[in-house]
Amino acid sequence: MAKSIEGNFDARGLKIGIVVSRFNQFVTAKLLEGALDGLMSHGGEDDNLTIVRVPGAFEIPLVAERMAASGKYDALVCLGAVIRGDTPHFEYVSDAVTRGIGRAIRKHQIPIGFGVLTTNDVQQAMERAGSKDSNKGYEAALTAVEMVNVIRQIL
Ligand code: INI
Repeated sequence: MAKSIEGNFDARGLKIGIVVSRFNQFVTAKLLEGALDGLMSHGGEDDNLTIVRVPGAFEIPLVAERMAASGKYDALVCLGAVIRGDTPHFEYVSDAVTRGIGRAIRKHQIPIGFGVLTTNDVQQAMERAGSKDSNKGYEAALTAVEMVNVIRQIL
């Protein structure tokens, strides 16, 4: 019979690092609330969580790389809000943070939940920073937990 591997959302005992940017804090604070809700409601423990705040989404990858390289975390969760403005700045910041986080995942072979919003306007951002299933921070945190638990079964 085929072997089937599936993760679960059990966060008990997992050491999780959260990197959250301050830019558009009215959104990112909600994403952080969502991430903490997701972790704590699935057995996560306060003492196993580390939250690092950075200025903007552009700064997230460097800190994520450092945290990943430290070997102290089972998984990371990155939270930010990049909202389109009138200039091409949005594209550069979105691209840099997305590629940077992707690179950290592959380089350090660590799950990183991607909770960085890239939206056309504030309303779209707020709609994705609601409660539980409508909060991308919640979703990113549980994705990171699921990935740790999938990978542990593969190795
Ligand atoms: N940073 C964000 O996190 N979101 C944004 O929407 C944003 N915009 O639109 O400018 C943004 N810019 C700042 C950037 O992330 C860096 O902090 C800044 O360029 C300094 O390095």
